Amino acid sequence: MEIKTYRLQQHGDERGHLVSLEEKIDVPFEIKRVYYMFDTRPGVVRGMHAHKSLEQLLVCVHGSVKILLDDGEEKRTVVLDNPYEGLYVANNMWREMSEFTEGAVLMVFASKYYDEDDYIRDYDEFLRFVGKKQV
Ligand code: T46
Repeated sequence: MEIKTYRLQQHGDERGHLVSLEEKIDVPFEIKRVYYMFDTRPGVVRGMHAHKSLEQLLVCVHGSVKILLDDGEEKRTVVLDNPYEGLYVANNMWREMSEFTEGAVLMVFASKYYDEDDYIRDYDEFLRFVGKKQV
């Protein structure tokens, strides 16, 4: 499975750092929605679902978080621990986010508006959806 990470351009100077993201330039799709999660309790695992068509870019703007990606055949984990690295998460990919450090903020840029019908929350259904399991 190919893991795509983007090194986001930093505009740093003596005052500090700034990262700017522009759709189809720094993010490989049109951005329809941005959301972020914070105050995640210790030991919590979020996600545990896939999306039928949504594409996303995940950036841990503070702290660190472990991301598990699973295409139904192979699982890979990536640790996001800096605000200038973006992890691209394609559709048809089971994802789990865990090991949020205290104060971690995970920001997500999404290619579509929120739509619960785009979620696959059952792992067996996900395997059938990606053709890795017989009906
Ligand atoms: C994903 C991973 C990385 C909304 O009302 N609008 C939104 O845009 C989102 C993302 C969520 N919600 C509501 C739905 C739930 O009642 O917020 C609540 C928490 O959402 P959820 O349990 O889906 O959150 P996570 O952290 O498990 O998953 C989220 C995204 O939902 C998902 O698309 O890929 O982050």
